[in-house]
Amino acid sequence: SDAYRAWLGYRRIAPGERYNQYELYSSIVISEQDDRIHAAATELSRGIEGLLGQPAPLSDYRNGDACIALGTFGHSAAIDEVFQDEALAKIGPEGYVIRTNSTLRCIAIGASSSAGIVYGVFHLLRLLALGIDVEALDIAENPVNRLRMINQWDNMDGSVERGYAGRSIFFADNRITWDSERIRDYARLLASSGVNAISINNVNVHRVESKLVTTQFLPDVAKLADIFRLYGIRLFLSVNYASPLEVGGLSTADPLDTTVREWWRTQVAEVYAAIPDFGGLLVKADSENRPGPFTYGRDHADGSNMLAEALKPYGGVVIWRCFVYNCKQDWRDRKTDRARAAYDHFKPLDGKFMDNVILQVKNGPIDFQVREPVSPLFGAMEATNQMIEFQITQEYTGQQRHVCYLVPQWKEVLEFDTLIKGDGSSVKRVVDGSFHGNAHSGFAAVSNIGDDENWTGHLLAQANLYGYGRLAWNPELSAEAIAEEWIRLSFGGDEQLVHTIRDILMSSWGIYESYTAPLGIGFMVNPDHHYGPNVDGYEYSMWGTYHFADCHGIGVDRTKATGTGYTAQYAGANMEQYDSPANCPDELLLFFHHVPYTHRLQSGKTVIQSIYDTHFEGAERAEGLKASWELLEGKMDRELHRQVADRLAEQATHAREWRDQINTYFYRKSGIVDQAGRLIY
Ligand code: BDP
Repeated sequence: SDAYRAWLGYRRIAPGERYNQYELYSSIVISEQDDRIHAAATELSRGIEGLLGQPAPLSDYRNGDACIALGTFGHSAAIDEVFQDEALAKIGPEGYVIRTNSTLRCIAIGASSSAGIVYGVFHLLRLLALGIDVEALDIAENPVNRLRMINQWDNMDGSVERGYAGRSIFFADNRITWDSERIRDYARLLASSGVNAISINNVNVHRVESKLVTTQFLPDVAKLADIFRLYGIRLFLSVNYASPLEVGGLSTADPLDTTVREWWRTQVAEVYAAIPDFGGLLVKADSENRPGPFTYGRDHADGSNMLAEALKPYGGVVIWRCFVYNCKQDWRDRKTDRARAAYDHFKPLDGKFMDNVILQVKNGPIDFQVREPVSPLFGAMEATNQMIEFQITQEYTGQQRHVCYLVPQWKEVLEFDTLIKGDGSSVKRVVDGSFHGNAHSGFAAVSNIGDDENWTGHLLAQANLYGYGRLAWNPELSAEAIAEEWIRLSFGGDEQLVHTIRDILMSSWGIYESYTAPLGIGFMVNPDHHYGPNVDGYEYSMWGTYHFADCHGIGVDRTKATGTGYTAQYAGANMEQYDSPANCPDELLLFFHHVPYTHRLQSGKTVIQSIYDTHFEGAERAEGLKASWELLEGKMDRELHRQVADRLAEQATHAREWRDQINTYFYRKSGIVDQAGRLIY
């Protein structure tokens, strides 16, 4: 179906000028015996067949015959004829050049590796699908980020932690599943957006998944790696820190114990025997009841270095998550601040990590809320590799029942200037490795797919998966441009359709924010499943996510003078701005300050009136999304249109529920009426 093919639908283009132009280049030339280049050629042929209605055959290179030639430099006559200049020097390991040579009547895609050919082919297909003139192409591209990774949170029983789109496509019944076509199609979707790495199992690793690194499962894991390898994607596994105990039969997992180190070395050797290009291990340790080095009085440098040492001989990396905090804290202890935890744990360890350890830091200091400040850990560790972790799956942003296009949020995070070395210290430069000159760095994100026919539950949530990959490849792309590209590739080029869906996507994050938790406070959700409003759901629990609302005011005092001191983790003017209630940006005010309901925001409104206003407006705008979508009836597959319409209807209803619970709660707490008289108590 269209939904399954997602942005790789390659829909037929109408007869006319472009059709004729594209038809010229209807044969494909390759001269290397390479599985990946073959996969790329197959993709190209399939794409052209979709676009033009006839396949593009593979043929030999004959000077003068119009063709599309693919090849790595120095291994293909056609490629070497087109690219003879210093353009080649600009192309890195995954980059590519695409050039139309009118004398040779050839579109050539050249790269220094077969992975570059894959990306180049997907780029060309994108141009063709968008109807772009290919007469004079001259494109050179390199990915900005080295690691562009997807984290699956799939469990081997087939469930997906925080998954909102069905069951796992990788596992069922505690085994690896063999819907290899579906897995291959996933690999195609990922590679086409620019992703080059995937960890296939949940960061919460149970006993059965601990065995993925053993000979019991490695032959099957290797088959998955084969599929992903075809598309330039390296496979990683999440491991349980206590595996030596759980599956190794040892009596300790102490990172400084020689038998423990030996056990990991043996396991890693087995992994590489099965998968020579294995990427490495992803670890969640000492977090939310997961085991870790703290049990043995060791720190996270000890823990990660132990694994790094085992991986080093093979070129593998350890990706170590910084999501470490006390999830059993006493809510009455106002000085214990979960937001501080990552920085407090990791900053003092700067310089102690091996060079094949990468710290994976969530974009914000708490947990993927609709609005959080940027984690102050970015850039704060000069001698340590870091990568950023986003959450594509919409755990706290509507669970793929509400539309929430997250690329604008990610852009804001990436553009944020940490000011760590003065102006120009943006997060995007930290995570692309250029800021501190790191050997390893990049993006990771929690996937939003499952075995639903349309992959993501909400069709419009496909834009987040696509957008993530595009942004990881090039963080300079705008959220709007990415949205538009996704729409045109997925639904075609009807201008009204493109503008309508683009406007829905671009407004969606703001709409979701406005009817949920206000002013950066976060977490007013039902415990456990995290869907729907519950203002005090977590207020008296141990998880460390509080709003401190009482009859006088609301918010968390994280200032230096009277609060938790979290603001001191920021540099220079950022610290000063966040520390001051007068200067703190409105959208983050309650994250940083406890204020009376009558406190005036920079917008001029009081906090309480702003809560009422945003919630009324948000619910109204959610209602408006339904009306916009109605305009598209008849402009796309009827069933798809209906599916989205159903979700938008649910969203509008649910937005009213949010509005009413939040507004009534704060009216009762504050006793202050809505100036516009809209409240029904
Ligand atoms: C939280 C999720 C939880 C994850 C955790 C994590 O609620 O399911 O295990 O993050 O990132 O957002 O480890």
